Amino acid sequence: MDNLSFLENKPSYKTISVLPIPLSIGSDDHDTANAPKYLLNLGLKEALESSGLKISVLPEVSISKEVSKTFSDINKVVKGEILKNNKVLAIGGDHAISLGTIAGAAEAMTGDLGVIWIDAHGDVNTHETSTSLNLHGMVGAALLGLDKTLADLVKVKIKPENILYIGLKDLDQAEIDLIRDHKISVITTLDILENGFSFITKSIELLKQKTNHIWISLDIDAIDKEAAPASAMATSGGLTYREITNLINYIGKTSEVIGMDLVEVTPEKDVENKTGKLCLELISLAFGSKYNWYTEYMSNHKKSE
Ligand SMILES: [Mn+2]
Repeated sequence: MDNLSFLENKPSYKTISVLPIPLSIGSDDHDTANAPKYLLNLGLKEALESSGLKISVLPEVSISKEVSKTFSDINKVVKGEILKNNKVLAIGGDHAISLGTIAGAAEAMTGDLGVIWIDAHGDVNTHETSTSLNLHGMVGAALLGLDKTLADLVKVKIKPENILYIGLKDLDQAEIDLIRDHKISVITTLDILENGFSFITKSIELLKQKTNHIWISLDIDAIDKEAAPASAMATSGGLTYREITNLINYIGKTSEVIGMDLVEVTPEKDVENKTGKLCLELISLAFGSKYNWYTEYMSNHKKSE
């Protein structure tokens, strides 16, 4: 691969199974449940197909009153799709969906799974440390097997050395302690300022030495509100448009990405579909292809000739 390879459109030949999960139990902002419809109505399928990806939209997960049933339903679908040799795009919903998606992917891969968790927050509180008891703040801990209450939901745990956090900036002290205790790899926004992109690419390469398959768990709040206003926890100081697009492009072009969560999008807060369009761009990059304003412009140009 040379540096120009990152500008090429190399869509995965595998089918991307899109799983809409309108789950909003884990957080305070219930608008996240509207994100799957929002992105599909924005033309997600057509946009990704225009970039060369094979897209199959699965029926949306029905949300049961019994929370654990919803997670096991999500788990089963994700596991099944991966065992069919498809890739998965799970659209939340809040970050709680990862209790089903990543757990299912880990089962399918019998533990050979690396997780790149892109988030402003660690989501590694436990029932012992959480002050809000919001489920979406405990998902990481549960996947690592560190929350006793949620342990039953995750049959195959993610090894602490197989998770890489990128974009962290707002952590609780208990989360910092837990991350230190378990020697989990973390890239904060300060690290990115200090070391530029090389720290990110080196950390991803290290993760790939330990595992063959990568799951991207993207919380939209990792991105600065300038580029992604449609987030319940939109803040300044997050990853810029240039950082997030290059980061996902790097992962998509160099790693065996088997699936991706896209979570915590709140459509009501979007500004001229800015966040929605960015989501389409990031999804295409995660699976090796390229869809952005430029490719759209060029394809419109072609049609009018
Ligand atoms: Mn999160």
